[in-house]
Amino acid sequence: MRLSKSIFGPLAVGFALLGLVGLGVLVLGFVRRQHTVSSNTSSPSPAVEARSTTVDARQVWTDSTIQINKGDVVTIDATGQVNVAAPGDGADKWVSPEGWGYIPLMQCGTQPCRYVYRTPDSMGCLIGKIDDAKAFKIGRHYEMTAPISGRLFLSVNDAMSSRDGTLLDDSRAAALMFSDNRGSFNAVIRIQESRKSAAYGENSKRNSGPSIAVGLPQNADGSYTLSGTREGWAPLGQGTFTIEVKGSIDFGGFLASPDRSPIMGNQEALVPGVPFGVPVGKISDHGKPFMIGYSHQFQSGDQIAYIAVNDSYYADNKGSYIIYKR
Ligand SMILES: [Ca+2]
Repeated sequence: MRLSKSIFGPLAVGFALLGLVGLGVLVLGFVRRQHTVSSNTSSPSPAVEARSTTVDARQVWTDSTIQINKGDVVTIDATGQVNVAAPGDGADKWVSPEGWGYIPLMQCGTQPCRYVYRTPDSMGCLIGKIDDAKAFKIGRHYEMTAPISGRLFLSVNDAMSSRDGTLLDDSRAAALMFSDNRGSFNAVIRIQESRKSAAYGENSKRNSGPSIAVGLPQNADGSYTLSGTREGWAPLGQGTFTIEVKGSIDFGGFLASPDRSPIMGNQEALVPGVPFGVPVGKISDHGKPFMIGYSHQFQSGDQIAYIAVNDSYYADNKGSYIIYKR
């Protein structure tokens, strides 16, 4: 991207930075493990594990202590109310796990902040991540088949930049952006273990159709290289597959990793509203583009899935992403 262009729209919401770091975060949990009794008509169901986790709004990430395995069916139901700003602040508003319903822009002095929210869905909503993969909106109800294995973390979708627009790490975000937060969500998480053989058997059947070649140079280990200078969309294939992304890109003086970037994409970006420099995907020519992050499961059916670097000017980029297709 080029810096001379205006990056942000005119809307702005001020955030108060006052407040002390929360003195303590109470995470209450209980564990209930049950083995479903087999019915008289089918084989025994896989084990179901359910836990309840309190997500304090002042905590940048709450460790659910739940280990998820790839292929597990994860269902999350959430209640509660949080407020991501101090009383009297322009953003002082109590919301459900669905959050505000949109992302407001944030003002840093006279300029819009170079901020990133961890998902582009809704400020204040309940979000999750598996290990350090891309964060996703959970809201009141969420169901997924886990694309990767790892620990489940929960949080609220508050800004991750300081008042001068600098992207913050988790501990600085806790001190600067999350310390004025109030309230908590309660999430009930149910894990149904995957029936691996059955699930993967289905996947391989779905993948057996005609295949579209990946439009990127292939490496010796079978991965592909998405160079920062590669402009526009490259085909990834069709059917059901998972893409994992490693590496980082310098997109004109700023560093982006698969799920982190200091600058939100403007109207000139390939995908406006998604941060510059991150990998983006879409299904079919006219599909709605989305951020891929570190990992994304594509279910494109007969349509062609595409990948790209989100940028407006590619010639000054450096570095590349390594793409694993599984
Ligand atoms: Ca806040």
